[in-house]
Amino acid sequence: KGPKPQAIDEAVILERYGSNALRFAGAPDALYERRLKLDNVVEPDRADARERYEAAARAVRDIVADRWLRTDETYARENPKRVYYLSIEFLIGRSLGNNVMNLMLDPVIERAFGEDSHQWAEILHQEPDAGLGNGGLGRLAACFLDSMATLQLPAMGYGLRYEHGIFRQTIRNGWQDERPDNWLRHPDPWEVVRPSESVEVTFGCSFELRAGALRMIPNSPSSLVGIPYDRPVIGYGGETVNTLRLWSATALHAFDFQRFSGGDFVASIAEALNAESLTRVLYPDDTTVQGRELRLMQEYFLVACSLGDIVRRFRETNDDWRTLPDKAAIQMNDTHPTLAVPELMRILLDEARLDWDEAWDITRRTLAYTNHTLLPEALERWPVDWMQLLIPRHLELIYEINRRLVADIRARFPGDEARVARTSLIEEGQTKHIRMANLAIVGSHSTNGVAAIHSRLLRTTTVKDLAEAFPERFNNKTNGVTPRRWLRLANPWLAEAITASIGDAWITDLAELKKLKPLAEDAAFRAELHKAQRACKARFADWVKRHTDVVVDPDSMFDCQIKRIHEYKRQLLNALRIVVLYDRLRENPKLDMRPRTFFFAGKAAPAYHLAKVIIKFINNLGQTLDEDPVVGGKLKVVFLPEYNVTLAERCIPAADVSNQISTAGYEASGTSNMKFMMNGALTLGTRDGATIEMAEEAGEENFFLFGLTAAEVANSRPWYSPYWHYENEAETRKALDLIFSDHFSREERGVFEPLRGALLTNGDPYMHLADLTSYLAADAALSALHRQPDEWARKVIHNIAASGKFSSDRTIHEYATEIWGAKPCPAG
Ligand code: T68
Repeated sequence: KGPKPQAIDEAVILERYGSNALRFAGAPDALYERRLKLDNVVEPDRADARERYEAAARAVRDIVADRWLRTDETYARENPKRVYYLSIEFLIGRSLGNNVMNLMLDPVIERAFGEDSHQWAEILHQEPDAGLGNGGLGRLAACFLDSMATLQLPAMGYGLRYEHGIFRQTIRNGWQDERPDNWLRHPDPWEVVRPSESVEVTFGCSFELRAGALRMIPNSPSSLVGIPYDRPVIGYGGETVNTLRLWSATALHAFDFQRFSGGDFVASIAEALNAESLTRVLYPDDTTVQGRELRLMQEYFLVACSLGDIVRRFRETNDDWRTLPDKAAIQMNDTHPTLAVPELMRILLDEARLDWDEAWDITRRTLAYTNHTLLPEALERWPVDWMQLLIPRHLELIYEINRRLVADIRARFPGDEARVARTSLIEEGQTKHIRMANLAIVGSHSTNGVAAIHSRLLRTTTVKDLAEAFPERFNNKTNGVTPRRWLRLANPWLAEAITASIGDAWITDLAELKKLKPLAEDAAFRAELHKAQRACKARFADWVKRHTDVVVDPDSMFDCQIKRIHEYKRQLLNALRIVVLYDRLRENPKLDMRPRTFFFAGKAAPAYHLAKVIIKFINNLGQTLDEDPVVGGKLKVVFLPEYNVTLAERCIPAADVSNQISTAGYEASGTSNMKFMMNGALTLGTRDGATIEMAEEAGEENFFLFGLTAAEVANSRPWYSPYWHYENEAETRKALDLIFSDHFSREERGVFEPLRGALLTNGDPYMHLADLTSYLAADAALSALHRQPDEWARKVIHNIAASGKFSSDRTIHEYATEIWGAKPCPAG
């Protein structure tokens, strides 16, 4: 844990950030105004909101510049073991508000915009979300950066600078539409481009992009250049400013001079266009891996640029290659950066000229791997043919790694050829594939899952043979989220109520929240919480009105499920619950029901048809309820388009109920579950992922758990039939019949036929029907509790008080001590 940051006063600002920070507060030569004049050449009172945002962000960056440099200098001087977090995604969201908070500049902002907080809100609102990720995996990487900087670890993130992040979602007639996200349309004030630190990357072939399809031209090696764009990662308190380095692809030669002078102007420019398309867009699939050549190239490009950079930095101060594992810990976030294994081997063998055993030992001790999923369709496998064309030397190395692996397994398990086949890095078949998870496990010293149940299932099912071969490599690191962004920034009311009762140490030591536990019996504190919650709900209702034109009642119970749309996450189960509640009202319009608003938000992978049908169903369900007088304002369903980090920051603090209802055994961890918990929502959930550990921390009596366990799911699979539930449970049958009778699709008969497939005819692989009845029972218990506001508030307090474990500071502390062997290196 880092030192406790001090609350800031003017003298501290002066000392810490120099006089610029105070000038930012509104003196005539204010930094902010200077930025407007010098960068945008506009009179401050005539600047539009976007210009004001850019100037404010640049002014904040000016303030951190000194700290950023000092952090770099400290690392260069002290030469500590550094941590490198390699991730194909970083779902950062907005930075201005977060950076101001972490720099503790809020008092400065208050002074500058004190009377006009609306103007500051408007400035914040100009910043586009940096949506360089799909979901949990990318957001986890962003929370980890925050914690590593706050814990003053000498760490750096490496990723790709996608010109287009996750697509923007709009809803048309209930269906999802995708549009490109052009987040870099305006210059981004946070990034610093460093062309002098570019890295050249060589591929075994050249390539052409035609009509979106990539063609690889064999035996014609080609090169690209990665240009680094650095973003500051400011630790809480502003002491440490680490770097997130994102690579952008460009051609080695901006254009081909020979062809240019030969008259072929267009072709000469085309090469640059081709190269730049490599980092043009983020792949929008969060699980199903559609093997695309461009994606494999992105993965290699990330690895080659980052390792080139890491090795160059290492060589500046170290001449003995064997000390690499003492100076660098490289964490591979999922298998996307797994080519780091053969790439590091290539560097150590071909460039450093070490022998195999030495190179292998260094590689393994430097690298570590985090797995994020058990879904078989999400395990990456790349065709050997593509690797042969693109990175032939790496393929050769993979074959040699495999030859040695197989010999080792044969020696340890004589005669067990089936085991050899399962363990092998190569999957045989019509086309051979490389199993990237196997390569990551074999080529590193640590493999971790992201919640206890997930790590256990990983070891005992998904990669059982590898876990038996290398048991000491396997460990668990339960996920966490940063309490700065997800509590202090997102929910200032609750944050202040907490600080007023237990002080502010919780901001960097979330376990402190346990001090709230006795306050469950304190009526005044319960009233405080209620007030904070009400403020969040009003703000969210306002936000919903402005963004979607939908009016919701802040006095109704807010019941949320916001995450990627996926069959295993079971948004459909949630929708079925609502259909049953609706049907109860149809049976008995006088039924006494607490008014409830159900919020859904989430994107579907563009090629995932069923997920898109689920979105359509939720929208139609909402419309039918709105139009049916029997509902009488008791039930409302809202699908919020364009789910992103900013929407989550608004929605989570306003939630009364958090739905975490994946089929047990399928959600590796979940992270929004933790954000809801620390913001005081009660969880309706299955025993899956980190929800299990959350309930353990809070006590099951403070949770609303239901449904089959992972073991029950696995055991009942052979005989499970959804028809049994359809035939024997009246409410289940009526809900399904209502859907199949086109009650929610009167004008579009048959659009929901795919749901019959998902829930009945295809055997209901995610076992929605098995859990519906127990979900309704848990829901009834929760609704009953809502009638007793004091009891409800007590449970809320017990939940917040027990959420301390789920800070990413705790998670990162475990990575640092148990995997990386890295220590804090305070900038000074
Ligand atoms: C998520 N995985 C897990 N994957 O589903 C979630 N995948 O349970 C866990 O909490 C989270 O990781 C953090 O550990 C993902 O989000 C992806 O987004 C993804 C992206 C590209 C390819 C495959």
